[in-house]
Amino acid sequence: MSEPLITYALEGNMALIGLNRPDKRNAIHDPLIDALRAAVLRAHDEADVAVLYGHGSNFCAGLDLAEALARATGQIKPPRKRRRHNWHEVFDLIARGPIPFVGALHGAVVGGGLELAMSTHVRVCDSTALFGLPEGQRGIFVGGGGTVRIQRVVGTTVMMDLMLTGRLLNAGEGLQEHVVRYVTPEGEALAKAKELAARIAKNALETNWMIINVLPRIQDLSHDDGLFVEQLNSARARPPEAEARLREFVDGKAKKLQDNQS
Ligand code: 1HE
Repeated sequence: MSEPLITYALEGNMALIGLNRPDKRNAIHDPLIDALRAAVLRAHDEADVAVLYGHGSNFCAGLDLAEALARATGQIKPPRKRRRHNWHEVFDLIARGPIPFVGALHGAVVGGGLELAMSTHVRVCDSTALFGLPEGQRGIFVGGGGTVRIQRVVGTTVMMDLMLTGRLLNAGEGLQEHVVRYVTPEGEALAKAKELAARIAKNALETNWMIINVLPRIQDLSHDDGLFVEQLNSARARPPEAEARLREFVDGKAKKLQDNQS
């Protein structure tokens, strides 16, 4: 039997989802997106947190350019009806679903690979990581939500530079531009991502849901509407565990915040 395009494992309440097309540098074609969708939905059902990583020497080389060429030359027929773009659908399932995702990045994280990485909520890379948007060199444009998601994180200036010049950012530069929040030595990104995911999974599930679903939407709102939506979430929707967790602190039994420093 051939290797699965996506590996899936459940470790306790943590799902581990691996892009597994290393001979093509985990380039994204339709079968890989379908397998990723299935893995993400499974994680939504059975996990409280997930880690997304790549097998082989790279996280992801972006759009499968051979498939793109087949589309451009009509070898793959266009769909008869317009549907939501499958990348938008699956990346939003990750970004705006019920559980947080931690991205563990290494090697090439380019084009659609960067767009996919940016749909995760906390991103870690190792020292081999290179981030870029080489669409300009390929005669195409970003199509996996990058204009929205990447531009909001790194800003227009940085995104334009990446796209127009084809420049690659190394791990340190990625940290500087908020592409990642943590950098590890080579080969240690996955372990660090799992450590962070385990910590995230200790939060109240409801609070995690609010963090990943409310924050990005408020970012799109005006000041006044943002405060209104914040109040709807903070004042009314108390997570079920809130009382117990507040009492834990008041009784002096809560873990020290300083224990979370890393
Ligand atoms: C691929 C792809 C791919 C590798 N589609 N097959 N993405 C890019 O423009 C990046 C294209 N890839 C590369 O620049 C390099 O492959 C890497 C820097 C990622 C890695 O280099 P390297 O030397 O380790 O690998 P390689 O020898 O270039 O490639 C190994 C194999 O993977 C080779 O196939 P083989 O059958 O000849 O062994 C490559 O053809 C294959 N491969 N990357 C298809 N991307 C919806 S909008 C999003 C738009 C984008 O994502 S644009 C960016 C596209």
